[in-house]
Amino acid sequence: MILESFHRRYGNERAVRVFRAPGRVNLIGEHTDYNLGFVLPIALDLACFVASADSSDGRLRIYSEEKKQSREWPAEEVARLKRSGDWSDYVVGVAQELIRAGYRLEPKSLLIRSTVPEGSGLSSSASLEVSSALALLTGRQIPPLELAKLCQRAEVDFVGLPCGIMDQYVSIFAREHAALKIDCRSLENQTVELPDGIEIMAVNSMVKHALGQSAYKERTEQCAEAVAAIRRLDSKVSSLRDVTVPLLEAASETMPKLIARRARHVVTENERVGLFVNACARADLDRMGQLLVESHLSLQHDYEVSCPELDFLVDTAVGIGGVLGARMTGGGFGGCTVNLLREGTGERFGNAIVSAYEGRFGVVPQVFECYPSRGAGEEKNFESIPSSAALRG
Ligand code: GAF
Repeated sequence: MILESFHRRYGNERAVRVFRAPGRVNLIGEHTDYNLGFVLPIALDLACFVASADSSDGRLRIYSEEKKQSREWPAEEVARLKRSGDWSDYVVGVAQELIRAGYRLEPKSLLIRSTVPEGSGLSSSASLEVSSALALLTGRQIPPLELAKLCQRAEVDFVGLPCGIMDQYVSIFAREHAALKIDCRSLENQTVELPDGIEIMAVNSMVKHALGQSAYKERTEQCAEAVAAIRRLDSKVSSLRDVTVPLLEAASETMPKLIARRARHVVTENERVGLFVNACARADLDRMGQLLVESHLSLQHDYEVSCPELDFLVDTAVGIGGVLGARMTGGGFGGCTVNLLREGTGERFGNAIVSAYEGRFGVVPQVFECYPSRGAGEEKNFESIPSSAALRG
């Protein structure tokens, strides 16, 4: 039980409360959030749990069960800490943003337990940020949108990844049994019911390419370059969200070919989100699957954020009976694919994809069944929190 681990580490501190924030799998709308476009993620039952109690000696202590590492500081020094380059940055970054937003940082002891595999593209970072923020606040109210923006700022400004808002937003606003269409400009959302007769599975390539961070930043810069070129034709354009396919075609001659391809991914991907939502409403499973594959091809060839392992997983998946479509999900350069299946075919799919991938790369991929789950909050049912032994598998 998480409480026993907490007491073993910190002694019998005051009342312990636990906060949970889920990871996510993005169904479609990849690399569109920082272009102020549309995304369609679901939250997972994989989540980060942070147990929290007041500490009586003025210090902030944090412990990661996964890393088996602890950090501690006098609470009043946290505002002045610099980035350290490890997992603790997510917690410190969030603490600093809370302070900046006017929330006093109370001395606390925190114990972090996560079931979201790190570097898997399932948003382990955002789930750590959001659950840590809730634990640091321990019941003090914060408007959910402010929480999402504050956690995103922690990642951009303190951790140093210029990410969009999708991961933090869905971790907070997600609904059970449904996907969430997020408009990353207005920051409004719409619940999207998924049709009956499907299963969603994520497959982890177990690859974490070091390239990921620098290439992500490079993509954001390339998108800005495309916007600058398109604005010369249409001054109303302020992000790729405003660009249609005909406008991009008209502007393509005015920018390097590579930049035009990057923009084409974003513009067509935004369209695909709308088409996917419509296909969901019609329960047109084949069209939904087809759109996932189109998204992958665009990420592979135009945006170039895939890798051989992800391409293999997608190519293999679409040849397995019952698979409607598949694509890489998340930032790319490793991590997971998301697979849309006909109901009842999940087990066969799991066996087939594991044996094919192991045969090709000598690595056993993790396979997750994805059930759209609720957004972050206090977890009162301690029994439902996986034990750390279960995490070690
Ligand atoms: C990462 C980022 F954190 C998100 O904001 C998003 O850009 C995603 O990559 C790609 O869609 O998860």
